[in-house]
Parts: sequence; structure tokens; C-alpha cells
Amino acid sequence: MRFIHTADLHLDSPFLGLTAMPRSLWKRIHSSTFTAFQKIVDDAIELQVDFVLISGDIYDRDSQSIAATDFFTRQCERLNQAQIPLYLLYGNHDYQVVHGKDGLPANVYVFGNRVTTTTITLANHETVAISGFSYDQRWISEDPLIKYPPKRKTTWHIGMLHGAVQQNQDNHYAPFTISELEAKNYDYWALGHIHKHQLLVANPPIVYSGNPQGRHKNEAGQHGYYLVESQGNKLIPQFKPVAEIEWSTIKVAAMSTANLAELERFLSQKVIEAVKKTPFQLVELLITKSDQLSPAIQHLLINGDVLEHLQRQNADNNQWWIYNLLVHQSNSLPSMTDLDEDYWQQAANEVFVPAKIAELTASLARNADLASKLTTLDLQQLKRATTQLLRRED
Ligand SMILES: [Mn+2]
Repeated sequence: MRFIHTADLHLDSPFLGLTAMPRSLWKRIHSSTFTAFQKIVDDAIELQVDFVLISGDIYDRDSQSIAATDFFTRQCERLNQAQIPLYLLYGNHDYQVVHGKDGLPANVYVFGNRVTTTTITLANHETVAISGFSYDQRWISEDPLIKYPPKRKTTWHIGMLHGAVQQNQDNHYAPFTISELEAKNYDYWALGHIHKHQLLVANPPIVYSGNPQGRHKNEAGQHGYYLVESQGNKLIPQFKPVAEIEWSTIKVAAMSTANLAELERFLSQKVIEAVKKTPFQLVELLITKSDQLSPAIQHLLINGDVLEHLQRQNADNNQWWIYNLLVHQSNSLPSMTDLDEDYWQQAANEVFVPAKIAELTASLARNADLASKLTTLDLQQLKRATTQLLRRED
């Protein structure tokens, strides 16, 4: 058996806040959520997978654009032509009351608003049960796991779920615990909601596919989907990058100079040396040790002139674009925008809860003593220390 697990397509994401870039680049960025999914469908057809799973947030907004629904229907039709079934559910971004399959082609199975289980028989006669549900409202605060059935007597059983691990507070996204998922004895959990791809558990796999295309700098690094293949009685996920555009940060210690042109040449050169060649990189340039520069140059760094010069000087290359330039004064923590601060708070709320810490420490430290010490630490203290660590300059 071979299938694709993806989620969080966020089709038609607006990419707010990116300005002053060449029109062709803007178009490429703006269509990147579409391009990434198109590539997944290309791969599904080329690899002749048995089926495709999408674990929620197909659309970025609950009021979907016509461009997005048209595009998605066309891609489903391509899979239909290739006789590849597609199983999908809606998440907190595209929640809706599900009535049938809403004009999607015959190969598409849309999970309704209650947990249901559907079964498919593959060409090799293996049977696969797939369980899941769609959000009918933005928030689902109850633990959905009680509604998922125990493992069926099929060859494989896969759980699909859009949600987040239970926390102390703000459990709005179908809160669950990892042990609850494990207790179902399924062969694979195809999760959606968290945009960073990761295996919560390796075997049997409990997997966030992440979103196939990062949408802002907090979604840096590689984005793609998981290709899952059976080996004996196990399912093995393999990450496949597809993102058209990757967000990255390049940190450069300022050189000591009073000459603006020289500084700009130096910065361009540093970016060229550090930048990844593929895919296209949206670079945030982080300048440290700026106190070595004259006040006049520091001013030009901060007021945006240097960024504008660098953008103009490097406008022709088709591998990267500097979309932002930040200056760090020595000994200060990098500042965060309000948006970043929101994401930080959201992530921190999810991480700094006793259950999560216990889970993390248990896997980090097989030493029970150390684990118990870590779990008795004051959470606020731990949060402060981690914030310092994550925001420090090097
Ligand atoms: Mn999402």
C-alpha cells in the first residue's frame, strides 16, 4: 500500500505584508499554495498511489474564494481521471456543515461532522478503514477521541484528525492526548492543524504533515507532504518537499565600515554565500553587531534605505529575495512583531503545560529522576528560560 498524507493546504492564502517586490515574484508567491498542491497531485498520479488524505484546512478562510474552490475541484478531477480516491475533512479554517460531497468528483470522500469510518479495498485485496470527521464550527473543544472506533479487522486502519494535543487552557482544536491516539491501535494517524511537519510518534506513526507551503516567516524551512508506504506490517512515512518558496533568515554580523556601498556589497555577498539554492528563498536579513557602524549608516539600515538598495541591486536573480531587514543592537533580545508575538503565545500555551513537559522529558531523559525534576520546575520559570534561549542572537 502506498498513500499520500497532506493537510493545511490553505489555498489562496493572502500573503499579507509582502510589498515592494517585482510583479512576477508577487504572482509566484501568491500562487504558491496552489502550486504546492498541484505538485502533490502530480506526484500522486506519477507514483500511482492508492489514495490521498487531506486532514483539514484545505481553504484558508471559511468563505472560500471561487478561484480556490475551482482549482481544488480541478485537481480532484485529475485524481479522478487517474482513479485515485481522495479522503478529506474540513478543519478550523474551512469548517462547514457537510452535506454530501458538494460538487466534488466521484473519487472524493468528504467526512461529515460526526466521526465516521469508511473502508476501501485496494487492488491487492488489502482493506483499509479510514476514520475521521469535519469541523462544523471554528472551535471544537471536546476531546473527539471517544468517538473514534477501536481498530477494525481490516488490513490497515488509519485515523484522520485535525487538532492539537491537549493543554491546560484554550483547548479549541479537538484536543487529544498522544496516549489516546495510541490506545486505538491504528496503523497510522494522519494529523492536520500544526503547520510544521513532524512525527509525534514514529511507530505506529502519528504524523503532522505540516502545510505544503509555508505562508510567513514563522513557517520557515522545508514544507511538503508525507508519502507513506507499507513495509511488512508497518507503515513508513517519508517526507517529500514540494514548497515553491521557502522562508529563511540569514544572520550577518556587520563589518566595520563608514562606507555604505561597501556595506551593501558585503551584505549581498554574505546572502549569496548563505542562501539555499532551491527552492526560491524569501530571506529576512538579520544584522547583528550594528554598533560597529557609524550612526549615519545605522540610520539607513533602520529606515529601510539599505533594504531598498539591496532589493534593487539583487532584483534579477531568480533564487532569492530579501523581504525584510532587521537590525539587532548588541545585548538586546530580537524584537517580535505583534503577529509573531501572537504565534509565540499560541505555541507557548501549547507547549508549557505539565502533560506536554512530562511527555517531552520522558522521551528526552530516560532517567526517571531527571524527568521528575524537570516536571516539578516552575512552568513560568521554564517558559522564561526557553524564551531567552529561543530569542537569543546565536
Ligand atoms: Mn491550518
